[in-house]
Amino acid sequence: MPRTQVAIVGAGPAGLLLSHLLHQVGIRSVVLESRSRAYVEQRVRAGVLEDGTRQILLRCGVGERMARQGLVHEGVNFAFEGSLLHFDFPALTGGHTITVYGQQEVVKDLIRARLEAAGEVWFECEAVAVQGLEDRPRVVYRAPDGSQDALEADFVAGCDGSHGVTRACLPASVRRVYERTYPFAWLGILAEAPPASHELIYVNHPRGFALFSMRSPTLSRNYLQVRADESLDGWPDDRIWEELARRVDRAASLTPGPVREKGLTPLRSLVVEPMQYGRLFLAGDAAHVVPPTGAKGLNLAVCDVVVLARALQDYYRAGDETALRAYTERCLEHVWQAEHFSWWMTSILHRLDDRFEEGMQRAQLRALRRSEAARRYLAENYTGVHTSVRYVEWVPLT
Ligand code: RFL
Ligand code: PHB
Repeated sequence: MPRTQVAIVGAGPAGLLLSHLLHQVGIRSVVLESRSRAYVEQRVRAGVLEDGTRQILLRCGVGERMARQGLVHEGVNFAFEGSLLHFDFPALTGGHTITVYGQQEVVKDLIRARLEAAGEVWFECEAVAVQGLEDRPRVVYRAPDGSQDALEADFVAGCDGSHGVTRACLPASVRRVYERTYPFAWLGILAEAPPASHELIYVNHPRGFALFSMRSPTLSRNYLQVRADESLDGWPDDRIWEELARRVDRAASLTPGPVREKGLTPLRSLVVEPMQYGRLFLAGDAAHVVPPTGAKGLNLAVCDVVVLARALQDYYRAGDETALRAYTERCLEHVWQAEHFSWWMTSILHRLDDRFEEGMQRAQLRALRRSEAARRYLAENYTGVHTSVRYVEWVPLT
């Protein structure tokens, strides 16, 4: 049976970055990924990197292309009640910014770095079970030819996202799941069209939320709040552009263009506790899900794996298990902070159809306009002052 030190399930940002960080301190790992390399490199998802995430990627040597091609933004805008509110991040946070760089580009950079270092990423190998969690863990997986095999390891990292198998491997007797679903979804498009504005615009409009983002000066990434049970069939491209134009209103002028990608994302919040059991450790979306409004998911995955890589390093260097035992407690600090921020951003920006909640929402939005302290709270959370920025020094410089 093949054997490694750390078996990592999932080649998303969490699994790949963990494998890279472990490699840098001499720890061997194998990443098992159910999809093909082409599929994971093309899957369009997140786009906003916190300042700490950017610095972490640079420090560990996978940020070179991001530094060249990523778009550094010094703020975002909210549009509500007919006018625009600008958040000046460097002024509000003592110099922090965000970087717009597609998640699939981060994934491409990480895969290249792993393969160039002769790292093992086994594509089209789907984990079906994790066994022996307490002493001799192994991941049972389906190989590309359909046969079933197993990979033995000292530890298993469950980095298989929100629909993976590892979360369910925590025994029911210890697993606690905290969850909230929202009665709406996001319809997202990637289009060959100039972005609506040079910075992101989050719109609270009577017809519903909209977000205007981008990937490059010629590629827009825009989202619309739609009903949770909506189907893409009812949304031909023309209708999407018309609705985006209605919601952006006078906050920016839109130039429609060919839609290259279109998808629906239901919104939900979820935390599983503990994030570890025996020799299994969960990281990223496998352990927690946030609605995308706060742009936190990818950044949280980065925080988790930085903590996990450090704890594994202590173990292999000195046999010290203290940090491994404290993994859940350490991570839950940044996880719940980001859960709150994502829930709060979601609740102040979407159409809620509840008079009382709309009153709350108006009060919060007006407080942001009036109070620099309120804007600072948003800016600190958005740029990652309380999450990734705190972990930058944990990553060894390369
Ligand atoms: P991923 O990226 O889902 O990767 C998990 C990987 O595991 C594989 N897998 C398996 N492999 C082997 N065996 C199995 N049984 C497996 N089951 C699954 C999957 O194929 C996949 O390759 O999880 P990870 O690494 O934890 O990363 C999390 C992020 O992907 C996620 O949090 C973000 O995309 C969330 N998110 C955003 N995050 C941000 O930080 N900033 C943003 O601006 C942002 N915008 C977004 C988002 C997510 C969105 N969607 C589509 C959910 C916008 C959207 C619309
Ligand atoms: C994106 O560009 O895809 C994006 C930006 C901000 C968010 C979510 C997604 O809050």
